[in-house]
Amino acid sequence: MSEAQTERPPHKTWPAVAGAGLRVAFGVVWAVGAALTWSPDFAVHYVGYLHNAAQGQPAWLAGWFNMWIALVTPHALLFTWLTRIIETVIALALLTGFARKTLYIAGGLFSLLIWSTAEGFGGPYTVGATNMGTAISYVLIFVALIAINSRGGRSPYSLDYFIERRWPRWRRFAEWGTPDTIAPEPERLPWRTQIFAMMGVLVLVILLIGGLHSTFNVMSPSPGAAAAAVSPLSLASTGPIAAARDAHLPPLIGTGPSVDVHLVVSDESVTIANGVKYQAWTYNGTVPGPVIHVRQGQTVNVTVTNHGTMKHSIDFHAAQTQPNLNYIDIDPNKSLKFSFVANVPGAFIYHCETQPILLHFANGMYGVLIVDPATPLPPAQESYVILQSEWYTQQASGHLMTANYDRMLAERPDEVVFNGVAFQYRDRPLVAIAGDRIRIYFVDGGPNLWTSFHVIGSIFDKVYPDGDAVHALSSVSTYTVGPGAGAIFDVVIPKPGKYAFVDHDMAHLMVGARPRVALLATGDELVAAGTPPGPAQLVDSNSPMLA
Ligand SMILES: [Cu+2]
Repeated sequence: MSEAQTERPPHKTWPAVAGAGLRVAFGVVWAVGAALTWSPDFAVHYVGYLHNAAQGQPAWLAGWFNMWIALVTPHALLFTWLTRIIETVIALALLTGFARKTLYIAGGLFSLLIWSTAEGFGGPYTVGATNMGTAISYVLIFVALIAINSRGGRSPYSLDYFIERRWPRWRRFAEWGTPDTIAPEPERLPWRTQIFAMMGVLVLVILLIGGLHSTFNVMSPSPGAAAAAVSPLSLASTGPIAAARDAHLPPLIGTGPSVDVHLVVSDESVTIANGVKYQAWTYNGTVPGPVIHVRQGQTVNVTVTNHGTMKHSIDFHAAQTQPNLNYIDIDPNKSLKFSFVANVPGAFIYHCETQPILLHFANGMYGVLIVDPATPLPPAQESYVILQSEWYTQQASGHLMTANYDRMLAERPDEVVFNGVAFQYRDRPLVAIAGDRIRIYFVDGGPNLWTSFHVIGSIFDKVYPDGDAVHALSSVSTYTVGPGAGAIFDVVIPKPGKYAFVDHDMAHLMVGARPRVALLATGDELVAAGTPPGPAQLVDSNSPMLA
């Protein structure tokens, strides 16, 4: 290259070509993203994306996400269509070079908004983040286009160029600077060079699509993409779990006419399988929340303190109370107090009531409240509390899982568990003495699946569908408990051995839509070990049934 050539203003040709190449390549990426927004799945899961993005964010951002969730949730369809239209318009404008100045500014701002909402400020400090977030790279590309366009001036490779020739005022939407400062029409490159440039654009498109493919996971909730992800059971250690949650019925929390219950909501990583954790929302730090044990007629004074990052609430199935007053959302760092009288005996669930309830539920916000009848049930030598529930997951990072709203909506759990952790009572059985009466306070936390409770090799002596001795059923082999319901089971096992307790729903085993999850996770056993009256054990293992 000669001296004269290097001194020539560079905007004459290459900035226009480079700008057009980057713009068209970027336009292809946007077109793919825009096309995915037109799938029905995108509309179905639109609100879910927002909630998913809100998870794992720092507390000081709770207000920002809550504002968008409150704004979008009642108008999900409107926002879905706005997103589709805006993304499609941006894609077409990028591909054709239409109103570039306006486009680059608006596109950059729109990407900034997407980054801070739908992607949840994806960044190195976000739990589970492995990149800086797709939309923020879009912002940078728009900035690069602005830099190139403002120096390069009019581009013969754009629709703007032809519009401006017929309507010069169009430059206000397309060019930077005044008519005097806008660079003159650049020289066109020879055709041979243009062909090379087009090949360069093609390579750029491939690189962008390859490098930014994660954007398509964000914008298209293709269930296949999520389903192919790692499952918590595939990550779990196959060895025995170190400790299981104590399933013994805890004592009454008080014997007077009234008792105080304080639940504190917090975000915690809880174990859901041996060596696998989940970013849960909890009551008192565990999933399920604490077992609350009261007696019929006691007044329960409830305090719920929200130390989470978003609104939460509580709903006690044991209570008869005004939901509009007491089951209301509690802002972060605020408390709610109310009282109810435990008039009805039984095994009840309590759970979060904040929208979307499915997400709050499935993230771990549930527990058991037991109301002893005023006239006690026949005495039992061992009393256990078992809550069955489901986990719907995707990998956040390593052995840490996070919520999968698609799977929640599809009722496709990765695990169905007793007391929160897969296989824990297979490894650490519940023990009882052969011949003793074993009472199981059973609650189906769901959030979605029904359970058909059965102890293999035995028959329930009594089933108390509502905890009232008057309503007892006798000699029942298998009994159904729906999501949110509870029942009390008495079983007497005369001979020592291994007695698996299972959810007897074979469809969970056999139907591909709900894969082996239920089998793997729900098979626990009641084991009566030793010679009578030796200890009996309840173990976790439905594998023989499933095999
Ligand atoms: Cu909640």
